[in-house]
Amino acid sequence: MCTVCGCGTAKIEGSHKHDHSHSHDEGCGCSHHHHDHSHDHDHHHHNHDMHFGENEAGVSVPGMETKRLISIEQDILSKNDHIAAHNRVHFKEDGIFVLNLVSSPGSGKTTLLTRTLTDLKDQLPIAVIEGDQQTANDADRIRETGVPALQVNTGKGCHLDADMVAQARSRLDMPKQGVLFIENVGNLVCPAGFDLGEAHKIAILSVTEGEDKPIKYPDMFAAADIMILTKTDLLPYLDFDVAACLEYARCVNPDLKIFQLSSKNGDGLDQWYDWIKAGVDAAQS
Ligand SMILES: Nc1nc2c(ncn2[C@@H]2O[C@H](COP(=O)(O)OP(=O)(O)OP(=O)(O)O)[C@@H](O)[C@H]2O)c(=O)[nH]1
Ligand SMILES: [Mg+2]
Repeated sequence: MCTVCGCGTAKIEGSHKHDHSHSHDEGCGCSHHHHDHSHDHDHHHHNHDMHFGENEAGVSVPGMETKRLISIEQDILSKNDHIAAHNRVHFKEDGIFVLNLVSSPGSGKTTLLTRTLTDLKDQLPIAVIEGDQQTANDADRIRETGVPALQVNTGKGCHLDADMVAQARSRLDMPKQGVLFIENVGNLVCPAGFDLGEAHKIAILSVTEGEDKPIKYPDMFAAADIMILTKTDLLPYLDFDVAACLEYARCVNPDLKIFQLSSKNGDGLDQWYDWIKAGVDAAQS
């Protein structure tokens, strides 16, 4: 469960890929590995550091037993997974390729979407579900491209859940034989745990955020199977180390497929578009 919002995010079964073959000796800084003794030594020097969420529930709530927390969490997640599976069946029936875009606020989800929609809307049926806590700003930006969009405001909620998407399905014309983009609430933690019925979770990371984000927020990069490193047009002005970033990302998730692109100058967009079109084709079988 998320220690900030209590949304039931952390410790999702299977969301951590501990079983990869990355050598422990490489010492990439990823907490999924046991490090050598120099790291342990380091650790002693930082013995004021505090680590929460390492019990079975992944969190502690004052006055609540770990066992009770785990049972609440499992209940929320199993209900969500059930509805997500239902969404997935409908998407499959209609041949819709569904992509769930997750990232911290401002990494460039909506900008990438508006560019993508402008370039692909004449080739594919497309629709967008926009998740935000407040405002219809992003849905308005999407509709300006001529593509249908539905805004889902989550209020205090920090992520979309499968039921919100189930409701959105009946309000928005579904893009049969096409692609449905879901822009999740800007939050690099909570959306990781919630399956919406998508084909892929896509973690978007912009070069202004720092190359260490995959190891600082590992759940998101473990839950996603695609990562987009965006705003690459800004690299000349930053110290961002692309190679280190990709290594951190693959340390958390060795199977991650990575795109590097700029929504501003268009670099790398062709590969992204080809991948989307191939996904739509595959969704028809
Ligand atoms: N230089 C540059 N700026 C970008 C790029 N993509 C997005 N931006 C800028 O980044 C800012 C945030 O972009 P948004 O697309 O609104 O980000 P978002 O992830 O949708 O934000 P939230 O919905 O609030 O989480 C805007 O000022 C964009 O113009 C890019 O590829 N290069
Ligand atoms: Mg946005």
